[in-house]
Amino acid sequence: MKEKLKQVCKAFRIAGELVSFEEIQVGNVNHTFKVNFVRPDGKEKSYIVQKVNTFVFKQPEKVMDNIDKVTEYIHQKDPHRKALHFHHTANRKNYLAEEDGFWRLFNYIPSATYNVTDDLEVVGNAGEAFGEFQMILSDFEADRLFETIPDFHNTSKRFEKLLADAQEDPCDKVKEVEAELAWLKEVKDLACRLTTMHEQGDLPLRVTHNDTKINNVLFDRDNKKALVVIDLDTVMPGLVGHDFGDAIRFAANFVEEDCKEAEKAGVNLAVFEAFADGFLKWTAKTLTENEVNTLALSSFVLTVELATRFLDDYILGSPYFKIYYPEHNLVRTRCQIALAKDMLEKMPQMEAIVRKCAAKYC
Ligand code: GN1
Ligand code: MG
Repeated sequence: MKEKLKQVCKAFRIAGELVSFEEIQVGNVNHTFKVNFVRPDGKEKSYIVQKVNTFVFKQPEKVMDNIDKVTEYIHQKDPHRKALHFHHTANRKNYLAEEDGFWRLFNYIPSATYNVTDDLEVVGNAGEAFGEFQMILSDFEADRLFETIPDFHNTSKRFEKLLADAQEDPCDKVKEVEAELAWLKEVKDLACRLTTMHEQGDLPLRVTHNDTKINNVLFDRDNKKALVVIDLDTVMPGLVGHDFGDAIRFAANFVEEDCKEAEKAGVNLAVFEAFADGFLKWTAKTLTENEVNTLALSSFVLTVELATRFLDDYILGSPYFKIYYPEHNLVRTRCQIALAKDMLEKMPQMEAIVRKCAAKYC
């Protein structure tokens, strides 16, 4: 791997010697490496090299084009805002497409990241970062963006695919997952409510991030402030609930999304409130009544949507998500289902919190 990374860094014209590297085990689709250089002037400098998953992103050049447009737009609006800076190759491309993969390289920002945290200050700052991100892009023309993964958060289509693949059962897994499939079918209508409302014209499209895991925010190590929102691969037109709901299902869960003890999964309402407060501080004024009214529900929707995606991937032999052991996607599914069940019970409290925070900032 070291030789390959050296070659990639050379193509991006990084000066000096690559002295060490490590694979960073975050992210479930792309491969990420931190490479450490000693530059010709003797100073140390690190970069992030990523191998983009081209099974997931069928047209990775279009992903890079979106990223270019979005970061350029943010820079024009707010030149002092920290951003990931993607390096270019000699032929002025922000990627390197090779036989063995699709590579990109950007600056390393010393920072802290979190998966699960009950530090409410951090969570509130993450809520603000994603809320502000949405506001900055609120007048970005959505049709300038390529849809990098079509129907990414179309929950109805996710269900259709799961049920069709379960019917085919190519890896003979369905017998193990009857209970999970049955539960998902039971909640299908509720889980598809955002998609249905959008199709009926009741929820507006905005430019959204679409992958708002809290580990997609880099934080200042000293003061816990959000430095920058990263992972712009799926910035596309979407619903506000996609960003809010995905963030909650990841950050407000008591455990990590792939915890083997699914019974420990559940919504931490204090974390829910801290995130909601930060997010609504930036967005409340611009949200429609339907958007506010479906925000709590969106957490359930996104949790169930992820359960369908993990289960579908398990049934297909895990071609999509990175797995570290054979049942990984099944473990993820069970954890999401347990979380979704707890959300149903706590829906009245979650709705009350959203109403309270929205009223505070309107
Ligand atoms: C993937 O790779 P990562 O962790 O940024 C996935 C998200 C899922 C997430 C689940 C393009 O995101 O949609 O929510 O895994 N990204 C893509 O952990 O499918
Ligand atoms: Mg991502």
